[in-house]
Amino acid sequence: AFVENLLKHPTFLNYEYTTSFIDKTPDLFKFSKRRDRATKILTYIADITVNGHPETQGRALPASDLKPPKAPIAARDRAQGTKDILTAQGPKGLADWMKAQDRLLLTDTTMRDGHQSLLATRMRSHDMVKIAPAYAAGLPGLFSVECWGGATFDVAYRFLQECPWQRLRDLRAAMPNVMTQMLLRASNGVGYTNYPDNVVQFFVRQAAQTGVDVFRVFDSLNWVENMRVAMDAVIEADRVCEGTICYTGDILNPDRAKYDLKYYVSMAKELEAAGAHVLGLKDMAGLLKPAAAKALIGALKQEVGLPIHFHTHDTSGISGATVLAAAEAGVDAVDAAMDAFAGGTSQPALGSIVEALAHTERDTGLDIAEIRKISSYWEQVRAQYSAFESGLQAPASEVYLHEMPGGQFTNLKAQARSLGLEDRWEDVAQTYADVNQMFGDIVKVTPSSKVVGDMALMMVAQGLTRAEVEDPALDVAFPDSVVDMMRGNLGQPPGGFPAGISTKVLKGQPPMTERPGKSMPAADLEALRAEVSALLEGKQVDDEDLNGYLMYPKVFLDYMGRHRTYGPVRTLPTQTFFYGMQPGEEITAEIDPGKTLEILLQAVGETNDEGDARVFFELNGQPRVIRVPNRK
Ligand code: BTN
Ligand code: 3PY
Ligand code: ZN
Repeated sequence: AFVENLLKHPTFLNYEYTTSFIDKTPDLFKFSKRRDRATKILTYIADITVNGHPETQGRALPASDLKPPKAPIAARDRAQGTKDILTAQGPKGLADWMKAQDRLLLTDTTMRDGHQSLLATRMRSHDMVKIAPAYAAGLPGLFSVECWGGATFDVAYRFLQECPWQRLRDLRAAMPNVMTQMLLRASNGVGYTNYPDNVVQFFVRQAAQTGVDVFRVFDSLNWVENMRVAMDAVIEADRVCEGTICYTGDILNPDRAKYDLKYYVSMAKELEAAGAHVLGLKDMAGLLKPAAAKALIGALKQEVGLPIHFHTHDTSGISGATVLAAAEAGVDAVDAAMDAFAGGTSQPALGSIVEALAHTERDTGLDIAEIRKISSYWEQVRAQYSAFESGLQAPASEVYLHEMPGGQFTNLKAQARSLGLEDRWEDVAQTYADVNQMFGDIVKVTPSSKVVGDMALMMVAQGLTRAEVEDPALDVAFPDSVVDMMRGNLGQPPGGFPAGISTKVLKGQPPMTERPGKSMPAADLEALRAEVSALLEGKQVDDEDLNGYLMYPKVFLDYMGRHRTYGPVRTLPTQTFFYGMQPGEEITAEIDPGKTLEILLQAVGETNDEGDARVFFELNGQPRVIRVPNRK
């Protein structure tokens, strides 16, 4: 019943929007009955078959003859990989090993940033876990597989009805020789706000234990002070701490002197001093131009002793050139997405980089035939998610104007559409740039990018200019996220926020300029565990679940409520999950290792006077009838 309440929201695929819309959901638990898992899953399939999935309604349909993606059969023996080096030599040894390589090391981002940037983060674990053995067998020479963190944690619970920890556990098990990698927003965890220090520490410990090897830690304002708690926790867990610089502006442009070469070198030194094993260079919007990459990587290689790992986005279409320039300047590792998930707001294409560098000094040594096989699988996977495609058709040099991160670009477009501002996109882009300047030219990456986006949309919707917003005589109702950031709750940008806008937003109240975590009381983890357990009618709450609750209390509880009604729907094929079944169609769902449900949909019956449709199944050969409300 509550799938209605929860999922009826006009979903514009906006993972950057946080919990507020679910707050109207009524008590989830009063609907649930105790039933076996098979019945729960059949109820889900029946409901989606009769009513459709709210998230795919009105969106492009996959081809009607689409077959489930078929993973290549992976060999059983696996060559040693980076995970083996990490286990044997620890994170420092791994870093030394990186520096000793001539080849360019590559991270595959398909399972995290690739789909986060192209499909609004909607890729399901089911489609990831099937291909993981092919990575272990065919691409043991990868530096890492980025498959966790960023927006994926939230979206897994909120939209995909699956447990992110289980995804991590399954991927780890299927790829025992290659390092897994996650994106961690430092004190903002995998959320949009600052968490107490002990929550960040608890989260990192759990992520390391469940299966993360490389933690890319960044702060949305590039404030190293606010990265230490997370970095220390990673170091403590004996995992690879990739202390990360977010790149913005243009080091070659004298008009953007705030973020010049000196700024980045000095931040890199701070991160090195803070104990980073690897230096991350995160170009979240794809702004680093080839010539600038050569200068920046060259300088960083000279000035810091850490191996450098570069991340960019192909929004402008020129990121391949930047990667090659970075490789020439001696970068140690680079991120790329499998071809089928590359380009546009995602990363440059992994296969193309491998080919471009073949028979050069930076030859990656990766097997291009394996890459093609794996990418062909991803192509089939992507076809299932046509409902979540952004429609961005071509490279966009406009990104140098607005500087939106790859994950936000298409999102903000969809938000603009939902606010009726679709034909005002040029204004939104320009206003986003204006807001950035008004805020003092800040780094824009989750969550600071969301603040800039909120402000820009509000200004365009209300027809406000920057001058009007800054005018002390004019009353402006600022979005909550703006007030929060000006208060100092996301920390401090270099040089602080401009006094004028800060005074106006805070109505003269002084901002907090210390690290937010410093004044936040520690969370009482055991009291909270008891609290969640009580909310879940006494269910045992393990550390993974508790971490889910700590990051996203409402989202987690909603997920658990739906889990109770619909069971382990993560085991369904993706087409079934989003579109239900066709009469005569048969699927299988492995709900436990070796315990498989064979599900045949026979027919959808008439809807009775009470508004219920009867759906006829065969479950493992036995007839089953499920009644669901017809809400159409
Ligand atoms: C069932 O399928 O009915 C019982 C399985 C319960 C799985 C829950 S979902 C949240 C939590 N996280 C996990 O990884 N497993 C449990
Ligand atoms: C995230 O924080 O999710 C990002 O991808 C930032 O680039
Ligand atoms: Zn990215």
